[in-house]
Amino acid sequence: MARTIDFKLYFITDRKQMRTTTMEKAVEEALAGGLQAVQIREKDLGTRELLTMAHSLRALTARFNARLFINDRADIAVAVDADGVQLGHTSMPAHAVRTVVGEQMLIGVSTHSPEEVFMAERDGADFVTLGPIYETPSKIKYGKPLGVDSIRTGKNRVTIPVFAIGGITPDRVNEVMGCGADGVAVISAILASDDIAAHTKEFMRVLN
Ligand code: 3NM
Repeated sequence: MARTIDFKLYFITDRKQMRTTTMEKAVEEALAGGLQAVQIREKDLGTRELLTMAHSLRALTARFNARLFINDRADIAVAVDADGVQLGHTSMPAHAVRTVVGEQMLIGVSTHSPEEVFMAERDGADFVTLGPIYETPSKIKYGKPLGVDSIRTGKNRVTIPVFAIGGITPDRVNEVMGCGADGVAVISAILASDDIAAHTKEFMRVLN
């Protein structure tokens, strides 16, 4: 059975940038705007709080027939029947996570160079994020921007989908998709906006 990537907009949570009272509210607004996939990425949240958030976002995403991913924590992903996990450079490698999550679950890997895109596919990733493509508000954390040409270089070496990440706004979607990106991963342009549903709709419009 094939594991397919059926989304182009991949929204990532970050409680620190949230302007709504709860993450559930922010995600519900984005889903109402047409969002297809959410990644819970709350690295400072304790296991029980994370599990609680994962349960409620699982119920919400299921209601909208959207995908749910959990950053790093394969155990939480299995516990809430998420659609996948997103792995970083301190996570277990993809081939090891596969033995934990089984054959159905999607494995995304966060990469920071075309070479890492290649290695992620070889290790069993179903898709990658590649970034930061542009400068991000938290640029120190993610390193120097790679620029859009890195998308073409990365795509040339793999067959799995590549999602551009880092500083992505609706205005930049055409440029990254023109370089071969299969979709975009976004935090602030959705989460920190004054109208989450409207900004999500705008992303969906330019992506389709
Ligand atoms: N990962 P925004 S950049 C979570 O390069 C994350 O791997 C990145 O936030 C990477 O959409 C990034 O607000 C932040 O720029 C993305």
